[in-house]
Amino acid sequence: MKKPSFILLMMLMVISLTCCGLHSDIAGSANNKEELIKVGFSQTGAESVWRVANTESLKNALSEENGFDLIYDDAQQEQENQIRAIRNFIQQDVDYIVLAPLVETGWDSVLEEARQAGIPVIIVDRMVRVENQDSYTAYIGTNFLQEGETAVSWLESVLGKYDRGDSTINIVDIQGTMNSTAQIGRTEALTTAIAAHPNWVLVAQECGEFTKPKAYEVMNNILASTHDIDVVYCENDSEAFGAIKALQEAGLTCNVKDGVIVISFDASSEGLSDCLSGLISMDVECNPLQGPYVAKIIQQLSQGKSINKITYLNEAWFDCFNITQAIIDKRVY
Ligand code: GYE
Repeated sequence: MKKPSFILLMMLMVISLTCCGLHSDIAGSANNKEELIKVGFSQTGAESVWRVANTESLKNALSEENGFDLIYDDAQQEQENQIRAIRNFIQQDVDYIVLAPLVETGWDSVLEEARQAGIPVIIVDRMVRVENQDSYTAYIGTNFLQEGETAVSWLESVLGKYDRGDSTINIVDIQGTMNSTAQIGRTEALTTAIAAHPNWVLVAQECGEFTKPKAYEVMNNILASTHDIDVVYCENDSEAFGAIKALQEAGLTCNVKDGVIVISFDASSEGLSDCLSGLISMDVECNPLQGPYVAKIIQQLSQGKSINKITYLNEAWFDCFNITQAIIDKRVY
């Protein structure tokens, strides 16, 4: 009689200890979840290779293991969706909002709402044009005008190299999403360079929406009216892929020496592979790996440290002369 009751007692003790252990684990994880920094991230969409890499970089950096509770929203290229997402984040009382704005304007009221709710907003990639500069806390991204200037000064020097410095150069500009900082800066650099070179002629300028299918469509339309094209300035790699497809189907060759000179931006591994084969003559790097910078800024703000309001990432450029397979192999996007 005595022995079985002792065993029973031991079993009860083991069961209750296990339950206590489990209970405290659950309670522990709930506590930890509350300790995480809650971040709402509104992304423009998934229009390009660049964008997909950018989203992945932010998701990886703002992971639970790194101390974040991330709410991600894909706006599918609609500013209205981004505004709605920001209002949701405010309602959910997030600690920080990260915004990759589709276009520059139209953010004043919603960012003011976030500011009044005491939620710092970090802008990534493209910039916002707002009246109150305090309506965002920090910006991490790219100097798009400088990227464009790099491209046009490369064009000037390569034309000189092939003794075409004084020849008529017919240029097509396939623009990115209109009113986005990436489009504004890259277009502006080209417009300024064309104004400074009387022999550079803008034969067509249309929006390719930063996507391959739209650029393909736009390039085909342009080719229906002229084949007399020396340069196609694509405002990102996805557009370059679409434009090259259309040019090739029209029987034109793409190369720096005696074909159409294709200039692009992003320098994704796919873009650089086209650079190596000569289809893209020059590709300006645009760094999508912004996640670690965002995570660092949030951590600094959470610790009450001062931060740099504006951070521009350093970027390189590649052309069909300096690109190597080893560079492409090292690309993570
Ligand atoms: O070049 C393009 C993307 O804003 C830097 O947007 C970004 C641009 C990038 O979709 O591929």
